[in-house]
Amino acid sequence: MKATPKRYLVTSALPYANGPVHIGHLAGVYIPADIYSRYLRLRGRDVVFVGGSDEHGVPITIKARQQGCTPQQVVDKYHEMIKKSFADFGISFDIYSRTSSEIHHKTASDFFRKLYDGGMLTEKVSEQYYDEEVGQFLADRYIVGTCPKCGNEKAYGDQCEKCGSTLSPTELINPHSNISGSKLVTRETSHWYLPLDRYEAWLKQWILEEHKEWKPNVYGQCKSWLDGGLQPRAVSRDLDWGVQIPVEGAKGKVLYVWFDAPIGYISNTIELRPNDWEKYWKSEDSKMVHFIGKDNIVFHCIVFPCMLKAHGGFVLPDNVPANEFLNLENDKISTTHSWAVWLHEYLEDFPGKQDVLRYVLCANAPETKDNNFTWRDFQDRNNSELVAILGNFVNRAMVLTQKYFGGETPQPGELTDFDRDTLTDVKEVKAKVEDCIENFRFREALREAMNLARTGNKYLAETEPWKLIKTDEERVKTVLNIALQISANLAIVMEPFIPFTSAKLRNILNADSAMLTWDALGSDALIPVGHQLGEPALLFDKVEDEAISMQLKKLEEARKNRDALSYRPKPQKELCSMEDFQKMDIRIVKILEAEKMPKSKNLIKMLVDTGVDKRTVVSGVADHFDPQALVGKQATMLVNLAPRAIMGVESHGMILYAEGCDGKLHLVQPAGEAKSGSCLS
Ligand code: B3M
Ligand code: ZN
Repeated sequence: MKATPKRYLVTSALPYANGPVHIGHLAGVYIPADIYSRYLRLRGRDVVFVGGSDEHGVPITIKARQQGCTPQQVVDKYHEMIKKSFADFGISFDIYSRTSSEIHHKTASDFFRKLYDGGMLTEKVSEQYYDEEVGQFLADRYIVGTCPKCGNEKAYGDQCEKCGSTLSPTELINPHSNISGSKLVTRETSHWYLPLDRYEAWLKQWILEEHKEWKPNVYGQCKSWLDGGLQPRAVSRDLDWGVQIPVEGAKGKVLYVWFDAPIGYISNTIELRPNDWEKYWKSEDSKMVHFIGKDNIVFHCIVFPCMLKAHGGFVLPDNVPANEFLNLENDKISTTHSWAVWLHEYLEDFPGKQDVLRYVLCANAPETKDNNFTWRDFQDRNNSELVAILGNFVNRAMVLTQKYFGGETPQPGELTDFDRDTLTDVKEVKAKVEDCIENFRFREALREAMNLARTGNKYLAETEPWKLIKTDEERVKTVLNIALQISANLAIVMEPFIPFTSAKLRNILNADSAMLTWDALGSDALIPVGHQLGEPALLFDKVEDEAISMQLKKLEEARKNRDALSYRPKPQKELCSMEDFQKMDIRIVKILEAEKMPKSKNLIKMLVDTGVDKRTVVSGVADHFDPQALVGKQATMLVNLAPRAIMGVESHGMILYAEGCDGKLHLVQPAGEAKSGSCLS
């Protein structure tokens, strides 16, 4: 058993300040980090919870180019926005700062200098792509060309988004600049490298032997990196946005963003505690925990620890409880495709319901595998868990005490076996929740906490004080006393997960945090006899179907836009002559009857009025239309197509369709009512 650490340093990944934050960020990183930090504080531990925006790197410069503004303007805008969202959701950072701060530039620059002076970095000249028109070396993301694997002509220098392959710029066929469009030349440039290979043996010992307790997804990723062998990694870039390299002759070079960003954890601690930050970072009895998403594992488990080791004097992470990804309605969350639920938009649509989202995202967190957020699940968990279990229980205890005893906590009498069993369950919650949180099993921790509300609900359902009051008021006093003690326990145990509700509950109970300490969790005497309760108020209310439909509609819009954006029209066909075209008799017709052809999979038989006659046509579109919906509609038809027999029915022509943004076929119709039989000209 390890000794209890003297203090904790909890870090959460620094989000790029190039866009607002969404539910994926919250579920993967910030909610678990916040639960952990709140819990530690409740236990009276010394903890610093560090966050901040990552304001350097290509993601920022790309956004600036897209929006036609400076990188500084981009980060100023999004830093404020992100910071506000986190504050709104009660993410209890001790500091939320930014890597464009002066203190960060100095800290990161000094860190590099120390490694440089200590001979911990190697320098190497290599050939890299240069855009002569813009006059700069290009980051991988700025280079586009044809993917050698799938032929996509718009693959990036680091990745092909079509087939998902990881690429390097030199693998691209016909690479050119995504900024100027010009062909690229190669030029020599020199960079500094962190020789990760030198740390391989040490890392193997430290992670694979000494940290077998890390989550399997984290340990597994580290193992496969280490098994694959480590290469030196460049820590500088030719870029004009970032922390300048503090070395003579390094003009136009900045620290690679993944070198400076994790140092942000240090800078932000210095900013928060200028006088004693070192005790968090430099003493062995500190425990550092990094909360991140799975795409950041290698940087936090391998690269940053090597940097800290090379520098010397710093603690290493004790654990890195990385989460997997959260999907949204079965699709990958994507900022570029607006497939996300943005935190600021959520609060506009569900004001005051921060805790509902916190609850749902924790209950459904992608702790061991990718998970899915759906609006239906959101509604279910709100209505049948928060409202029906937690809210309902507390409300019954409050309202009945108000009604029978004027809101004064009644004196309990002798306990029955059932009372005692219930109180035993209450007592056991503390150890269970603690064990889960200490071991980063937040979903299970929340389930245990919620079980306390279930226990309470069951207790009231079985004792039925509303019936008992007619015959045995003394017994009702005992029952409601116990129900109030459970409510008070809920106020304590729910605080790390749903802090707004916990505060509301304390308010309803008229009990302050001094009365409801974590240490007292499990007690059957949190609320003294005679204590005057506050006013009953509902903790949660129902989420109605309309609210959910509205969210689904919003997503449907996003999906349409995305499909429209990613749609690639077919290339133009071979040229045809005017005579070819004039041979075709294309007219507006009216569909008179339509029915699905029996036994066929997707054929619809129609009777149409062509203006010159009424005739039968068959279309293979039953997957796209309900036959009844076609009746009475105008359509466009090639009427002189030679008749063909389709499953025994003769079809005299061909109705024309086009693919819609919803992926379904649509009739091609005139914009206004046209005469049946009018020819296209
Ligand atoms: N900004 C990547 C990300 O947002 C990066 C994390 C930095 S943590 C030091 O996923
Ligand atoms: Zn490809």
